[in-house]
Amino acid sequence: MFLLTEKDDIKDGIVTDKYFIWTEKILRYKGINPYVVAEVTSREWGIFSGLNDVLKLLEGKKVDVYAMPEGSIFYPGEPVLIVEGNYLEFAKLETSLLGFLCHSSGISRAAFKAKFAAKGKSVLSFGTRRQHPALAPVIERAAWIGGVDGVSNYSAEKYLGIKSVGTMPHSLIVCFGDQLEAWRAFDEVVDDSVPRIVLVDTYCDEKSEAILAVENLRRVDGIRLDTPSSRRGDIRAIIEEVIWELKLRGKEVKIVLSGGIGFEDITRLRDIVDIFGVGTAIACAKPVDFALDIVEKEGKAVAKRGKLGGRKTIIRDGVIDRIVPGRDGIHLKVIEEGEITEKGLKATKIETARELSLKTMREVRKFFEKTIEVETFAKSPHDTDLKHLL
Ligand code: PCP
Repeated sequence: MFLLTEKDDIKDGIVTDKYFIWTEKILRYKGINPYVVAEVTSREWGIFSGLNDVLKLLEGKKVDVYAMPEGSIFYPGEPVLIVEGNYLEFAKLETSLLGFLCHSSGISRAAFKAKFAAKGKSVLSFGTRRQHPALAPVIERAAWIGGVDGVSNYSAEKYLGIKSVGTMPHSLIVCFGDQLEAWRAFDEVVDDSVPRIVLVDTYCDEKSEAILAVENLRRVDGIRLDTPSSRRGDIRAIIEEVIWELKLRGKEVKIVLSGGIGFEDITRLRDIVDIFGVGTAIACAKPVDFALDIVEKEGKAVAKRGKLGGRKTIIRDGVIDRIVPGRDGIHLKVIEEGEITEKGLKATKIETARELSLKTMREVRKFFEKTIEVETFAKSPHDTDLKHLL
């Protein structure tokens, strides 16, 4: 079968870095197993997700875990997750713990940036084909939490309960050998509740195919331009030309743009495009560089150089944060002595997480509008790279 790890191999720490195997062996041999507080922090900002899998990873271990709810924005240096317990309870799980959070939060951050850049326009996650298929639900979940308006992978329905979206690939049109026949077949066969978004770049110029569609089809809700890069030239001019021709014919349909779309493309084209289909930029987003560090040992503050010792929490006021010594703040107790708490379940509810990140998006935008040039020493949206996507 496919090359995939068994779920138990993740849970049991087989999927780990070799140095943890030695660390565990040495500490056991020497009878050293201190009670520690370990924090997960990053030098970057992001949108926190992946906690759902971390809860499963640490469930049943003798640890208490505190975390931000999924969908929270985090700024550089802020603990997103805190584990308390004897070190050997979770030492070799660090690799998977970080993997869950780095991967997922990186995708959520990219989805957040794409949606932020789109302002009121829509963003769809189109990129699961760029990653290992076993990760498709993970990618779509993270993208959904980050704020995309729809996901294209069908498995999202089974694994996440999110309705997937999409209409037609070029292959459908090539199978018919005639775009009009293919579009008509789509209209004939596919449920009426599905928007009629026709792909208009298979054989001819986008303008000719768009005209062909609106002049011959019963219903066109939108047209999708997925123009190959070899033909792209000035994509803005192409879209404007298409819109002009459609307007001349009294047709106002949604303009969907996909294929190699990045954040800057979105800000540049959001005034004329209604829906962006984003693949690689979201699905293959750079992971967040989370690290796990021991900050307390047997009740005493400790830390490697470059890290702040002692347990910390975050006091959040809107989108402005202060990192302070101590507990509580915005962190919730998500695991108590190995058991996932009610708060833990709530903190990983996908819809609640998405609402939180979308609320944050509105607040960040408002923050920039009000205080665009005001410097603040607090952790704030200034720590993000969102300003240039305004
Ligand atoms: C795919 C799809 C989207 C692309 C991927 C998004 O294109 O149509 O436009 O991914 P990206 O942002 O990484 O480019 P194709 O593989 O050309 O698929 P098809 O021809 O079947 O539409």
